Amino acid sequence: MISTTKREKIKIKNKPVSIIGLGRSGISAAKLAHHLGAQVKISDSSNSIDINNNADKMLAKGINVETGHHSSALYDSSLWIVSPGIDINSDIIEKAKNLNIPVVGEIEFASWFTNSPIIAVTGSNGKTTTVNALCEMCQTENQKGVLGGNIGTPFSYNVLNELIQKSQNNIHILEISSFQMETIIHFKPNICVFLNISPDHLNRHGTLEEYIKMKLNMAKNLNKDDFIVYNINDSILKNSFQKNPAKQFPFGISNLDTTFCVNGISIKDSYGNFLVRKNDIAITGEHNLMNLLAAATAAKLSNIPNKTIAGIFKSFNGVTHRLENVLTKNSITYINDSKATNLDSVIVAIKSIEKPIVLLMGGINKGADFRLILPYIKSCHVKLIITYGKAAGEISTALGDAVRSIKEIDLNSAVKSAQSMAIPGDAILLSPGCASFDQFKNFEERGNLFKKLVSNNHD
Ligand code: UMA
Ligand code: ADP
Repeated sequence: MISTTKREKIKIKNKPVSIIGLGRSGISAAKLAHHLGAQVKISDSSNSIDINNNADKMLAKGINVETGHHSSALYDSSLWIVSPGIDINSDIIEKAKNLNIPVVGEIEFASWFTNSPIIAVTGSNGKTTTVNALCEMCQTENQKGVLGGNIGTPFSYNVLNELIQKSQNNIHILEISSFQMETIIHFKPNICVFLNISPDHLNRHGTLEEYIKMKLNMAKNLNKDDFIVYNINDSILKNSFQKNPAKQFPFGISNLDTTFCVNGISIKDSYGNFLVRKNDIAITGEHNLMNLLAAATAAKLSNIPNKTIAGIFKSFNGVTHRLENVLTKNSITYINDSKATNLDSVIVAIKSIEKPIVLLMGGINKGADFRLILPYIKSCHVKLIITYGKAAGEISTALGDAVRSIKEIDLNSAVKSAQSMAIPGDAILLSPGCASFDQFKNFEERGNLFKKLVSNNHD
């Protein structure tokens, strides 16, 4: 059972605090620090219209702000709060550390000001799906799940609301990225959920070892009163927590030593109580069953009744841009999996589709070796790959002649090309395996364009 926790903090009242990055996390951290009486200065090296608009909003709140550079005044500070998008090895951070200024991330900072329980969820894939399902499970008469973190609503935003509203019964459910765990000191969730580990963000972390280290950092401050929920079917995770004092609760599909067991056609808890029939689960795919089992295990540890958990298994439909069925027209099915930004998620996608697949891949490579998908392309139903964007050439080269492939400039031409090649019975799948930033603001914009293109082309 989890309960409120007093968390360690660095005092900030009346102290100069520098916040680096005027994106979502910087803005929310600045508002929280300002509310708590710190002398805030927020700075962003960019001079873009968006950043200057954000700067105007900060000025209107009486918060000191600069854009287009990082001034030397930032180093006259008791604390630096940095956005997750800023590389921890950058010169400005090195300099702040050399001046003995504590440098923390926005997640660490926000955690200082809440005593509410925290459930933190990380993994290479499935975080957003899992936190959404978990948050729905955590809405009860006595508890209110509050969703934040990498999902887009900064933790600082939720903590500031909690302070203003004096909310007593929150459970913070945080989606946590590897970037966010580079900058923690005391961050101590009550429950840490680890979904899976596969290569991702290697362009930022350099090596797989460093990426894994950052993910596992999330559990580094746990003690015997805390809990780790981990995927026992994951070869890295199953051996990662032997030395951690927290109580450990594995989840998995083919294991009986778990809080919930998948038993033929049904799922039961460890006492043999029936939870739900597999056929009654709303979302499809073994990977989503794993996500639900992870959420259910964390919910159970938070005292959520089986009945509530079972209800979410039956009603939770997944999240847009994740293997989202857009439409079927002329017997061709269109699937938007824009959030598949690494190869493991592409593999999950092609494994879960039974029809012949025309696969659209492209964008910015995050350090992946595209040859890793070759065995799956051969064993699944991929008949054609259309590559586009910055990584198009690299993907085509990696594929060689293992599968037919066509190179296009952008998503628009890739969709047109796919439509000219697909035949009734096929699925056209956008599962890019790359970040979107070469041609889009984010994966949502990419997925929305895909949906618009395929809908328009059929009007
Ligand atoms: N900047 C400087 N100086 C530098 C370098 C950068 O000022 O030396 C500025 C940039 O100009 C930019 C800001 O710092 O304005 C960086 O902001 P940010 O990229 O951290 O963006 P935020 O809007 O604060 O969003 C962050 C997360 N972004 C990243 O991790 C890259 C968001 O995750 C998260 O939703 C948000 O905080 C709220 O918690 C996004 C993401 O892409 C969705 N995450 C990655 C992923 O899911 O794969 C990890
Ligand atoms: P994240 O927040 O970790 O990126 P999402 O839930 O947004 O995870 O899903 C991202 C991509 O990964 C989607 O393409 C989705 O189909 C796929 N995916 C979801 N859960 C899993 C899982 N457990 N294992 C592998 N891939 C997954």
